[in-house]
Amino acid sequence: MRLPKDFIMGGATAAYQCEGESKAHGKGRVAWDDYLEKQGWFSPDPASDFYHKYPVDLDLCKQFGVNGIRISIAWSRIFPTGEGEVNQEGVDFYHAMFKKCRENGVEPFITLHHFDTPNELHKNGDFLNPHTIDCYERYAKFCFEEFKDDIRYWFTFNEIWPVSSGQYITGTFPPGEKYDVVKTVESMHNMMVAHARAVIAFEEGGYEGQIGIIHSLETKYPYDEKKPGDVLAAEREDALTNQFLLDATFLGYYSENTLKHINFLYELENKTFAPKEEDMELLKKAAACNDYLGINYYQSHFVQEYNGESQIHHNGTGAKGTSVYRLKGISEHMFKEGIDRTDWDWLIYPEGLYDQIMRIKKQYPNYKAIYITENGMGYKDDFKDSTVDDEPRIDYIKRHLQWIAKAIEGGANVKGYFVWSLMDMFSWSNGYNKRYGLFYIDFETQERYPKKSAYWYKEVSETKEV
Ligand code: BGP
Repeated sequence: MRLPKDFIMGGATAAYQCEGESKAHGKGRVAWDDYLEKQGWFSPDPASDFYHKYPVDLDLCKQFGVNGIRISIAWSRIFPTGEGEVNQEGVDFYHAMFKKCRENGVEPFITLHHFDTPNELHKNGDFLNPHTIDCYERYAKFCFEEFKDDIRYWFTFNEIWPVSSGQYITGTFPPGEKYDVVKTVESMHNMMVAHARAVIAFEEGGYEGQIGIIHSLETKYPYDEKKPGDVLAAEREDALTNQFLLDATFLGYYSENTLKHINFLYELENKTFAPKEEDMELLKKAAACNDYLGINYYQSHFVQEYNGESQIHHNGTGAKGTSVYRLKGISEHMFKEGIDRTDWDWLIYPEGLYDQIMRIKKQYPNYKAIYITENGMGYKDDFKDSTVDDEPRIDYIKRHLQWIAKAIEGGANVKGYFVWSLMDMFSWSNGYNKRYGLFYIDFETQERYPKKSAYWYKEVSETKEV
């Protein structure tokens, strides 16, 4: 199968996962700093030392046909407490790095928020507190103006469902709370309001370039299609995790079907979902301002009805078969015969990406364009003879690219793909043994080594043949 000639073959990164220097050069603390220290987990320093090594990484991009890079700006490098005084050293760092991108012919795609709200705002409720929305809008406006000559492609947020549910349902993200669906929905709604205010500001600022948002869209299927309970569970989980955000993004209101499920979940807690009218006006106005959608896709879920008490075990070590996901009134995630999964129990199901793209095309025909902003395989790389033979990763990426090509053939406007990740880096709740990169990093020496997948990716980038 063939991808379009001008298809971007990119690599994805995120500031906190690769930069290192997380408490230096005037950078303010983020909630993750305390959280990781308290848990005695992993250190985000030096991670992949991108702060110093970006010239090397961008040179590798050039050599290996990677012509786009997703980079996030660390909010607390620019505004150490989330608001107030600007840290000029942070601003200078990003100018220099963006310049290097251009010199290497690598188009930078910038994410403004990738899980790293400054601590001062996070400890006061993060996006549950409307003050964070005000600060986020100011930060976004500052970046649009400051980097207007460097950047053409912007994303307001990375993955609103995973960050909100990580904070309040699975407890794997700070503040580490569990099973609170209502807080999760409130946080998602407020983040969508922040997104709306940013895209409206971008449009009103008359900036050149384009803007959109990245959603993690995991496709939900009933475990047993013949069981109405499973069918309902899949529909409800989709409404909560996908459709809620897609409605907010592209319709500018929550559809009746979405509200039916959200209201059901609120009623379980004797609460009412009542977004403010002014919020809804902003969403409505912003729905016309999205130039594209970023889709992060790693896996789909096969779900069955579940009404017992919630129970989640996060497999963060790669002990295959240990993950448990049961959410009261929503669903239980099942393994399915014939569908392989990674050591971290992520189901490998490339058709799910195709189904999701075609769903956007059909359900939200005003989407304009799609970038696949993350996709890739966490793998326990075996580093031998200065490389890694990561055939399973190649197979994973290839199959997903084939389904993307098929979606394009079917009329979907997909313009690029960013493999997660460009190089190995820190994984939020899995540390350093879950590697994703095209380039292996020896975290002791910070040397980079192309894996077999890097050579394969280069060939695809040159031929567009998958
Ligand atoms: C996405 C995040 C990334 C990255 C990736 C892999 O949800 O946007 O930041 O971490 O998932 O996830 P993990 O590192 O948990 O395997």
